[in-house]
Amino acid sequence: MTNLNRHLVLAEPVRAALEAGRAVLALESTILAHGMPWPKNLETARWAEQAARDAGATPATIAILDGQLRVGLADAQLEQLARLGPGAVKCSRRDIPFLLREGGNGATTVAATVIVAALAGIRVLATGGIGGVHRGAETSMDVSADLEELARTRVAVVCAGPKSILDLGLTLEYLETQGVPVIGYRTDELPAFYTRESGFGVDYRLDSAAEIATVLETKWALGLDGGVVVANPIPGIAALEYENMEHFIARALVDAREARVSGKALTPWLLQRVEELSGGESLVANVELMLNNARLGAEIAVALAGADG
Ligand code: PSU
Ligand code: MN
Repeated sequence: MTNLNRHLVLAEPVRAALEAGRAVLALESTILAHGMPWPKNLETARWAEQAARDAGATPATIAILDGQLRVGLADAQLEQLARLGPGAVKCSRRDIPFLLREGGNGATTVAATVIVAALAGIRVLATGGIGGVHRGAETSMDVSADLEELARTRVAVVCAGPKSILDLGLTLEYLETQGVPVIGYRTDELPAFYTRESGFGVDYRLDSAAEIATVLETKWALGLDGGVVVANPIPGIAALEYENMEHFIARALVDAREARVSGKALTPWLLQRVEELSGGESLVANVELMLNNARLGAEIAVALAGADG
């Protein structure tokens, strides 16, 4: 047994799909444990997996359970993680070997999920929102490891855009420096998670999963490492009002500063505060955009698998 095999456990449907060259979609688990309350988190995770299947891809929710990197969770494991909630360690690149050593349970961030997906040979990941450059990063230096991983590892990340708890302008600058393109799916404007608008443009607009797959094939065939951000706007009917959300976010940022929250606790803390302030309205939007991203991610995975065949 190789060292990698000792740590990496592929669920049977995922193993079979990868071996046959069929589409597999990775799904992130920090959104499950830290991003949504029980039992909505479990319900959403199940729906997201079903949305991937309906679009022709095998879902692989990624997490660390009992000190092993799990690629694809059985329903009981999905439930275990959902019930753990914030009791599961929020695990990024930095944390992986320590969780394996301790035999612990971890919910993987986008960064950690990208790493594990790539180890398993999965090239597309769907999530809600990615981490980015935080507001005030010029003094706090708080830049999400998600951005570094996007620069480094060959996985396309489908999201509804970065939440405007972040500095969207600095996030785009950082991605540009790192050579990570931001693709707008059927949009010229960067979506900001809860809203379809942000006031910022995307680098490239593409209108089909097939076109996105072609760009990925070309990028990787040229040896250009790293991923892309596919920014998929929240469906119009589920979108929240921009001014309201900006107001809640501004308030949450002030509260976080007063509470002196920093490091990896900051993002979950802000997300929860915004949820409280919006009176749960944001949770409904969060579920809808997650399913929308799972659908598009699966379509891209299917197109990529087809391009190989
Ligand atoms: N942004 C969201 N929802 C989330 C996250 C970010 O709108 O659930 C989670 C993701 O797992 C992301 C992580 O990878 O937070 C980023 O955390 P940090 O900013 O500490 O890198
Ligand atoms: Mn951070």
